[in-house]
Amino acid sequence: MNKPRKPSVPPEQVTDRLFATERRPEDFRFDASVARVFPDMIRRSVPGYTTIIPMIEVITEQYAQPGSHCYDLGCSLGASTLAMRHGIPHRDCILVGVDNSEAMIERCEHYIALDDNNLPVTLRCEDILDTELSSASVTTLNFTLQFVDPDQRAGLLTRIAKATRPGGVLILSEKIRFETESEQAIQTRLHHEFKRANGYSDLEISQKRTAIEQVLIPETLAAHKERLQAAGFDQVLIWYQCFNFVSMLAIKANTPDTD
Ligand code: GEK
Repeated sequence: MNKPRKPSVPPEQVTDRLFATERRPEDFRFDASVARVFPDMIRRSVPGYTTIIPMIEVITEQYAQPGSHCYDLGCSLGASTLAMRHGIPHRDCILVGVDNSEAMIERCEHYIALDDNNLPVTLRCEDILDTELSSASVTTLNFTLQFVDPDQRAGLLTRIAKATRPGGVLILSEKIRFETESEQAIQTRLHHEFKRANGYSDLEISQKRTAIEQVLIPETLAAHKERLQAAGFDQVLIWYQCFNFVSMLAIKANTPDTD
């Protein structure tokens, strides 16, 4: 019989220096080199990330329903998955993490195995556009939708809304863009100052920006809210914002509409 696999290499905090030296411009990918430094990269790059993660636990605790599925779509190394795992108060919930990066899923397994909570977690190395969703109470897209082709976003959100039970929620965190050029410029500058304050050089900031601008497509808050409502969520609220990074809660009403 196969013994359960023990994590042989505990995930360590490795400093992100991926863009520290001059490199040939190419699109950003979630490959093994990114997975290796990811906890450090996301903490130093995304304002509010270290607040959002524990709040995902708090929100999950409020909205997880007995016997439901909870999904973390674009789970990377499982930070949000683990927050959900700790928040779920029902032992009969099924928690599923999905990511299409093999390097991420491989390391995510280690993090899950090291965690002391024993609610089972199913990890799927799949595209979130294809992954099967049903009977959901809490779904998280923590900085993932921004990497999905904009033309595919409405379809995905509609599928999530359809799979969500009455009273269930979607936690959607995104980098956003602003309606006016002036606000866009101010918030972008503040974000870059945040990165500088976290030790990134001007070269790192500009090379990362070039690498990511074709793959991370931010949208306005109005576009997000409108699309979430069109997808089938009844209420959309902002529960967190720091500069150009926002987290929304999209709620499906408890009593389904009868009209
Ligand atoms: C966290 N939620 O730590 N299908 C599956 N996975 C995808 C897809 C897709 N179509 N597109 C992107 N991803 C995490 C952080 S990171 C955010 C999420 C960031 C995956 C991609 O492989 C990566 O692991 C993740 O979405 C985005 O709370 O790096 O800014």
